[in-house]
Amino acid sequence: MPPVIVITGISGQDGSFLAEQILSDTPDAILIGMVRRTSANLFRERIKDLERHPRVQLVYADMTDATSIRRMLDTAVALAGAIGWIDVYNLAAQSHVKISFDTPLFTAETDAIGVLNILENILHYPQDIRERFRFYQASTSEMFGNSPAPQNEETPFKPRSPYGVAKLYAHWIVRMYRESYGIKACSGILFNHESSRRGNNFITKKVTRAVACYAASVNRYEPVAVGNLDARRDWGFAPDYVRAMRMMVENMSNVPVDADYVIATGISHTVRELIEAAFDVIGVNVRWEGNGLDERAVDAVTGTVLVTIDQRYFRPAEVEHLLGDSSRARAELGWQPTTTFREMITQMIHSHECAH
Ligand code: NDP
Ligand code: GDR
Repeated sequence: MPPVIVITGISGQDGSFLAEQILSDTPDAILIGMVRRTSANLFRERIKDLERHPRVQLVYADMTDATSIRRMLDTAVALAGAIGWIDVYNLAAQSHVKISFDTPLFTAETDAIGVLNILENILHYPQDIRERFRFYQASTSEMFGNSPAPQNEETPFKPRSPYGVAKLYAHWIVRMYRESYGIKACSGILFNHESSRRGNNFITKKVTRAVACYAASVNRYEPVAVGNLDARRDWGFAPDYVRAMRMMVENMSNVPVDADYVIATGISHTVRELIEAAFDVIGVNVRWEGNGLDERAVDAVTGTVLVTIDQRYFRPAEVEHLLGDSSRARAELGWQPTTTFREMITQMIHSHECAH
């Protein structure tokens, strides 16, 4: 039987890459993608090419609605017949750390209890069906909070946001279902990964869009406002990280062990360095002026203000330094990143169409 692959969060950055990778290299795979109803006219732009694909079935469901999850999994079980794998990639989440402070209950219901909804549903299938499920959970470096860098699989978790706390619940409940009930389940502890498909309100997208707009028209440029310049992140390229998710799931069927891995580049940059590197791609040197909320980045040659600081973009609690040590994944899965920070930023800048 062909493998049946369920992707929650298919309309997001990672879900869209995952669907494309699977469709291109697993010719018989059938995909079931969870989507939500929205009132927007322009939506699901990342998967518009997949909507009518003959091997893709989109189903309306929601992480907070256990009955909808049951229906979605029943569809997968029916399609898988009596022998095929049913792989569930749980990528759906309220994934914005700052917004999790504004919507903590929704974040908990989606990112924590939603995962339990899926696991409980899997658990209650008869054993011959349950054994054919392989479950992947999108865990995150945000769970490490301010634990000292570099962080690896042994580093203590100290989350500092409602998002990080909800994801930590999910991480532990996945482990608990694996250890208590033998469910084939793993969690990838992924550090920040970006692409041209990144949501517009993440820092790499804000900065690369600003650079593209400055390159398109210096005269009509509006400075971009950001928050904390000194936080450090380990930024990688999303398709590389999606490849790692798949390696983890394949690895689970070979070795039925604790299969959680850190995925990271092992290089971190401050937000300030991100801004400097991004403007450097278009040949602009950045000079920093002022302090605190009055600090700003200017074009060192023309003096044009490029970046300002706005209190709105600071978080009630910040994670200062995330830097991943992914040696275990590199040794055991053979995973490694293919795209450098500069290559990724350059690609993101070139992908923007700046309408002003
Ligand atoms: P995105 O924010 O781009 O995508 C999130 C997806 O989840 C979207 O498809 C969204 O649907 C869906 N979703 C949100 N809430 C619900 C809900 N209640 N029910 C059903 N679907 C829902 O995230 P990414 O692709 O960047 O990340 C994928 C996963 O990996 C997330 O779980 C994230 O927390 C995690 N992660 C991401 C990292 C990163 O750097 N990108 C690093 C570590 C972990 P809609 O389109 O309708 O909003
Ligand atoms: P993060 O990514 O919180 O690490 O979560 P984000 O790009 O939002 O922030 C990274 C760092 O940049 C600082 N920052 C700003 N962030 C945003 N969004 N907007 C700003 O204007 C701004 N100015 C400074 C932040 O304070 C932070 O330190 C991402 C998400 O994909 C999560 O889902 C995922 O789990 C983690 O990465 C790993």
